[in-house]
Amino acid sequence: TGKEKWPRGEEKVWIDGTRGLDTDVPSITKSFVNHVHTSLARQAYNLDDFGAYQAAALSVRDDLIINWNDTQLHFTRKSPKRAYYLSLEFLMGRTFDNALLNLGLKEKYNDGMTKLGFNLEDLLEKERDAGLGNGGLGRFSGLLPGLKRKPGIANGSQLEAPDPWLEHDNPWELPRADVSYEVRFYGHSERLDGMKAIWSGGQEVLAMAYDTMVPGYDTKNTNNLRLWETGDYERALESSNSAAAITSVLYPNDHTSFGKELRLKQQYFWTAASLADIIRRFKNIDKPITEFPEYVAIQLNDTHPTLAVPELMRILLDDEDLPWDTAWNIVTNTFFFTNHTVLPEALENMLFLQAVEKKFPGDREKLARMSLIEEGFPQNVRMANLAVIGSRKVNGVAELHSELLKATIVKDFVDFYGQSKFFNVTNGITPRRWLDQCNPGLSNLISETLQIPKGVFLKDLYKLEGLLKYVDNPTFQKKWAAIKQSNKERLAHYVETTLGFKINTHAMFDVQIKRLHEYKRQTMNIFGVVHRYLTLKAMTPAERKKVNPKVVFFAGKAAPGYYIAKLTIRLIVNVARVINVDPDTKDLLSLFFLPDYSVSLAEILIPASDISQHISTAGTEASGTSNMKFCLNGGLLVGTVDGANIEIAEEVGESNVFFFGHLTPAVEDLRYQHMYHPVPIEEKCPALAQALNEISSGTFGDGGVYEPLLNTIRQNDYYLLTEDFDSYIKALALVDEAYQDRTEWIKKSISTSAKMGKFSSDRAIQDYAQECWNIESSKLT
Ligand code: CRA
Repeated sequence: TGKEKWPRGEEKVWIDGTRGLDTDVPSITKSFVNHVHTSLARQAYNLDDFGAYQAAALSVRDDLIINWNDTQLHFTRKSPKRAYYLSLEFLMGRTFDNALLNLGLKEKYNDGMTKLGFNLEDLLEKERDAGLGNGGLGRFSGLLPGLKRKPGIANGSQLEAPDPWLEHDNPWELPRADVSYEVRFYGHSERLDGMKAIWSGGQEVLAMAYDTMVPGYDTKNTNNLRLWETGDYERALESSNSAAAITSVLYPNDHTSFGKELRLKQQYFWTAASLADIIRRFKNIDKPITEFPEYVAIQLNDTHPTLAVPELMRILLDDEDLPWDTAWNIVTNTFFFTNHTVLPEALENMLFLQAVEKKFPGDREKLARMSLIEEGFPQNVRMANLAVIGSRKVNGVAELHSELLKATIVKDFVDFYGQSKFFNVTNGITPRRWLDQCNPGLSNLISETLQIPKGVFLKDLYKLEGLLKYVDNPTFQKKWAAIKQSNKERLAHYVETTLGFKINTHAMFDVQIKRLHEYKRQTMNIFGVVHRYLTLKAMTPAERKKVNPKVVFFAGKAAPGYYIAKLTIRLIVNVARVINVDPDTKDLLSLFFLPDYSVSLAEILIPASDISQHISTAGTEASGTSNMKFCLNGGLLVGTVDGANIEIAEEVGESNVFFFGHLTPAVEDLRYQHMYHPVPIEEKCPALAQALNEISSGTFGDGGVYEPLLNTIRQNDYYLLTEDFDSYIKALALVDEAYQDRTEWIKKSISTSAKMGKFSSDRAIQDYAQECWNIESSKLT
């Protein structure tokens, strides 16, 4: 019946058995040794760092599981409304360090490991990042076990391989053989008179849950990240449809389309399993199904989980036997949709808009645009439209992006529903990872200066404003600068051990780390480096003496099929090979493309930056989140007036950022001019033309291979490099100038970090909780 007496047996025995774990140092070492002996079946004499990492991880995991169980129990008892975040990507980074910090156990583990002859920092390095995502969208959500890519660099080009994250047992993930659902594909559905509909035949695949504990900071609350894997059995009628394939590939592209059928199956597999799980939990609380939206809110992270909308309709109509209107009413009060991009190629079938406009005059035009089905050969389903009409509210991820969304992609829907369905939630970043974990020195200095425990500003980032009082304090400035310097040394050490190059840590560190994409314009950065190199070469030694030495860092992945992006990596690597050994210039300019970009590598790069680049064509970068991370760590920003750069400048003051380039409203006109009144690049932007010609001429090797890349700029220049390059170079010159006055620079750095309160993920989550989910926080005691 599902309503048996609970617990079985004597309640007191159960209660006595339920105890929190002791977390003093002797208990930690005891638990560690116990895991070495039993879980790992090893002993002190054959334990290496990796084994020690595993034992320590298992020991912390015990704490997490207890908190996680308590969390489940707490919410099951209270049965409040729950918010579910459906995302196809979760970029979690490392778990171990984060768990220690959140549980407040780092120092104790440090002591304990020292006593046992291990160094905690070395053990932390043994953990592989869980790379379940591509870019900011994945980081923001923090699903898909299976093959992930590990791009390395060989011969100057990106290589792809399965993610080593999957090679070893992952102590942070619990297989839940007890939690599984059957998901059906294909087949047919039938409804006999007076009976419920029955869907049968086709292919049945088992979805099995894998849970990861996600601890909150300074709380016992430990959330669950539930991933789905295809089970080891399948009943396939169409034998060519392997069930295993469904969870074995993460489409490694955050913006473009993909091979259609498998991607669709993935999306259905995971949304259907998640919904079955959500429905099961809802049924446990004995409420009528019409109250579903009072207990469940589901956030769709971009269009990837949109199939959840028709799947919930199917459940309500077929399994629950509700009338259409009632079912639709439940659906549209349950879902919320976050859009993460206005780039057309990502919008699964929005490109037709213009074509339809020409074909249909008058009102029919609008109807056609708003339809879920795109007419044509073949017909297409418009996922974005489905997500919009199936959701109660729709948001973009930065002010400009949300405005652009309303003016373009969802314009007709704004006319139909009114403004109130559409709103903005500017993205945020977690100060736990992106300040305390990646930059402990800075976090300690802030705590000491403001005379408050770290927990206070790590939970309320607006508290950093208190630092403004110390901007002019020379002692504080010195300490601030010393921390930046030691972070630069940490990065230099990393480069030396991975790439074998020694770096001048007194040079300015200039960083651009993000996925390779034409709209993000890593090309502009590398052409800028070539320009700087040519300028240096043309100088006399005396002139060179006045130049601000600079080290430029790149890191990031290209989608495996994105030819131009891969060519960009190759160009960067080859330019580096030339300039890093040129005796005339190498002390003044060097360049590195760091392979295997990951969250953990970002944690080393970000605290070490003096300046970072966020230089997308205006109107293309929905938000960006690394811009926030750099600024929080006292790096200054050079960027276009785009995405969250704008809001950062609003907070920190325009005098503290280096803005350049055309604004969003100009972009369309400029593109039009490029199409119909092209001006040769030599005339429009001689400096850029010179850099491109130097590359064409073979100065950086590989002769003509770069032509397809260079021609995208010489020919139609969709991302407007020729329009922005000159002002970009000027902005970089201003950066050099500003860097000469180190005291002023440090003041800018402090003032920037101090004003980053708005960009805490806590504020963003709070916005969603209020605007969408209508839930309140409920803290375990
Ligand atoms: N690539 C945007 O491009 C944004 C993040 C998070 C992106 C970024 O500007 O900061 O989302 N969009 O909102 C995306 O993935 C499908 O679209 C991203 O991560």
